[in-house]
Amino acid sequence: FAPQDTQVPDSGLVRVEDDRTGMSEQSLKRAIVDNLHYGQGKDNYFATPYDYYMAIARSMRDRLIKRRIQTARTHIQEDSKVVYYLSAEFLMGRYTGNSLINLGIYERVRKVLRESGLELDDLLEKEHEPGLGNGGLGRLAACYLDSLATLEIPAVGYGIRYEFGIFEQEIRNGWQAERPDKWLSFGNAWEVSLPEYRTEVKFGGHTESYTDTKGRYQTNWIPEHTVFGIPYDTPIPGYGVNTVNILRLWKAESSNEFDLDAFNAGDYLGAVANKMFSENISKVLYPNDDTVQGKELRLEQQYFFVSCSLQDIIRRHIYHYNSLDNLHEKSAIQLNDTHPSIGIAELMRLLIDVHQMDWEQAWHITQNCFAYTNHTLLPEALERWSVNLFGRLLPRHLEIIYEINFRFLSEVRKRYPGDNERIARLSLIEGEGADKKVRMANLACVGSRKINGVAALHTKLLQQDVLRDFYELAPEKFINKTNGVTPRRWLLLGNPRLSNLITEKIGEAWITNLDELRKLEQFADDPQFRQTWREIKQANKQDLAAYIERKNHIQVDTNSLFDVQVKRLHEYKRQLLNVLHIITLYNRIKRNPNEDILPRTFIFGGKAAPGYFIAKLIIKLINSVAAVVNDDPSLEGRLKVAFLSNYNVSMSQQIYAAAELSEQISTAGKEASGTGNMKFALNGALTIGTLDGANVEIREEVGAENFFLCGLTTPEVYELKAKGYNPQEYYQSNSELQEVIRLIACGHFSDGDSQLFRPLLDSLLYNDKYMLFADYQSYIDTQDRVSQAYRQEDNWTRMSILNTARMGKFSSDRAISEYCKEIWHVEPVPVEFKEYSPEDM
Ligand code: T68
Repeated sequence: FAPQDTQVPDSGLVRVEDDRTGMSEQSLKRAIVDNLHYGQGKDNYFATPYDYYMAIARSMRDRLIKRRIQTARTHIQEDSKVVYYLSAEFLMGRYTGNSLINLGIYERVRKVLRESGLELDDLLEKEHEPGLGNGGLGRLAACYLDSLATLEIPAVGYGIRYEFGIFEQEIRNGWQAERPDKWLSFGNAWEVSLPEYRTEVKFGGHTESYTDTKGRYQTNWIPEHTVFGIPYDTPIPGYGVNTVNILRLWKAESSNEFDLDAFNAGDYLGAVANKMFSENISKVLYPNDDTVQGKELRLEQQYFFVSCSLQDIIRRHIYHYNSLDNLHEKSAIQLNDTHPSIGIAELMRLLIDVHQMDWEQAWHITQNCFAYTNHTLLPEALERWSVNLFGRLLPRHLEIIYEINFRFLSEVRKRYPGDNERIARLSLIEGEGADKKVRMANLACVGSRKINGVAALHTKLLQQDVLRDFYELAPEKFINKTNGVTPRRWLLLGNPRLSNLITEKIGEAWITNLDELRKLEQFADDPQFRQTWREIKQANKQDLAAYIERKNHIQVDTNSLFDVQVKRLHEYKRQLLNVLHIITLYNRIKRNPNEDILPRTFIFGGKAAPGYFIAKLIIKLINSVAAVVNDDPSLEGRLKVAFLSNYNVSMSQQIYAAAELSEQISTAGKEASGTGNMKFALNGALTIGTLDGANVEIREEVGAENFFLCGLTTPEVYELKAKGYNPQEYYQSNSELQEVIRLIACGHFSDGDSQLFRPLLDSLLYNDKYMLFADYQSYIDTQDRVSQAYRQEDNWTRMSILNTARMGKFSSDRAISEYCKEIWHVEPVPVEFKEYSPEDM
């Protein structure tokens, strides 16, 4: 990267730009060289692509830091109300491409690098993606941070700086194997640590009560351990605005490195025990999505980051207002699922025990700060902690929760005298005796001003089912907020070809107002436009095919239909139903080699929780079917199956751009919303799906004629369950289905081993919570319709265009605007950008 001096047209006056903020080509070039040299300690002789990546990342971070400082100043000057988004997971994806996009200099930097023979896109792939989340919930938090900044809302994302993010998935002999994700091992160009804001968190021990000199009843918590939280900030730029918010993640560190007494007594290991306890807390992300186990370390993680965050909020608030009386007027704290809901008890503790507030005022403030988003209807995903464990780890919080419960249930009793069953269901404590549990969803409901589901159907089911008693008690608290995804990452960054075409046709307003995409409808019947639309999909398919060949060593036919299911592996998401379809097609060809079957490439991706045996067995089945299908010469050019290992955010960007058919086939009533479904449709894939989660609303928006509907509805699922689902009823009368099951059972895909997939078959045949057989025929019929539709190329393209054109509703900007107006009551605060002047320094 030889710095070449570009000729500056002689304007008579040359302004020297600060290399850390300037946006001209010259400034950017100098910044990258400077960061390469002084940040990485390399010159163009020694530098590797990774060094260049780091230099680009640092150059972007410098530009954002300047804007961050001005944003923070503005928020203070304007006494702004701030949104605090508390989430145990933030699945951010790579930062650098996104920051180039949001700063509006992607093309400029690409050009500058090209002049020196470097390819920006290749360098950006050197960034190790921060995988600090499992799936939809963590990714939603990331989309929401992007929209908050773009809408100029003062906001902070608070979470955990896991040393190990979601594991890296490898496929060995068809099975999933997990490897640790050492994402920090080569440094992180994006974060800034702020040890001066370290925060102390207590664990364990006991409480003591006394009456103070003013006659006030006080409680003192004497902890067993204390731990420090060190904040690490990453700037979050809005698109096309100067607002830069932050994501603040906490790292746990020991508060006393060595216990000197123990050390001097010769107990070396005892002396470092505290250090080990502390550092374990932010060590690793729990890799389960949609199931929870009552693991002590997980509660420690939750309390750790929530306590750090609330103390941080309080510190900033007091610094500014010198009082906590108006905390709820200046802060809106969002709980991303129940994971941070211990915050309700912690804020009470901080207000009462530390800041000497009385209970009534503290409770008023707490209830008016918090709001709670629920992400699941699955009972196994509702967090409940054993009272024993809870009391050992957080003795003071258990007392506070009992007090909240006592006061809450007294109110309930007044309203429903004698209705003991209802009272038992509403109680924050479940059960009796030794296995009593704290119900975190109940705590979240009682302590929050608003409770929201993440799609219309999901919110309705919360009200009728999972949270029914709370709904009856306080219907005004419930509100729907259908999820959304950011068009910046999921179209502008991920699909540059399509973005360019769209901008060419309708201008660039869609980037921040996704409803503008409607203007594409007028081109849906334009043959030239359709042709270009197809060519773009084709080019994206070729890129993905090249990736699949490089990484997974499978050659796929880019003229076949790309039929894609990428998401976490879970029985309720029914990847297995997709497999039954593949085997059905396989059998049809074997039965009749001349059968005219639409060529398809089935693409799968997704991780299984390491302890979830059935999900791992489904991965093994997919790979086993792939091995048979892909090796069979008679299927060449007809069927291919590719399981892409280590599915993550970066990979997904490429996949959505290339997908043609999006599989959204969960059992109705099980998928709270889904957000992948939105990303596919935004990129012009058509959906085959059940009436579940946000599919319902996607279908409403794009039109029933542009959506492939299959399967039972939620009421039908409930009804079937009530009358007793019997898989045999479907099995005995369906010969194609029988053939599929028998082929798996006889070991056709497992080298003759008839036992390997037995657990899957037993579940399908005898007790399947997810009712695959009930939806089998409907799914197969719908897939046949898909095949016919795909052959009508022009009409397929038309449907594809209309899908993209009608996705405006599913922008996270729409979702966040609704949260702002209806839940948080916050307004945009525009930030002015000023160049440095000597007076600033
Ligand atoms: C997902 N939930 C929902 N959970 O399944 C999905 N859970 O329908 C929805 O679109 C998405 O949230 C966003 O609202 C999750 O992703 C988890 O990842 C999770 C993690 C830990 C514990 C429980």
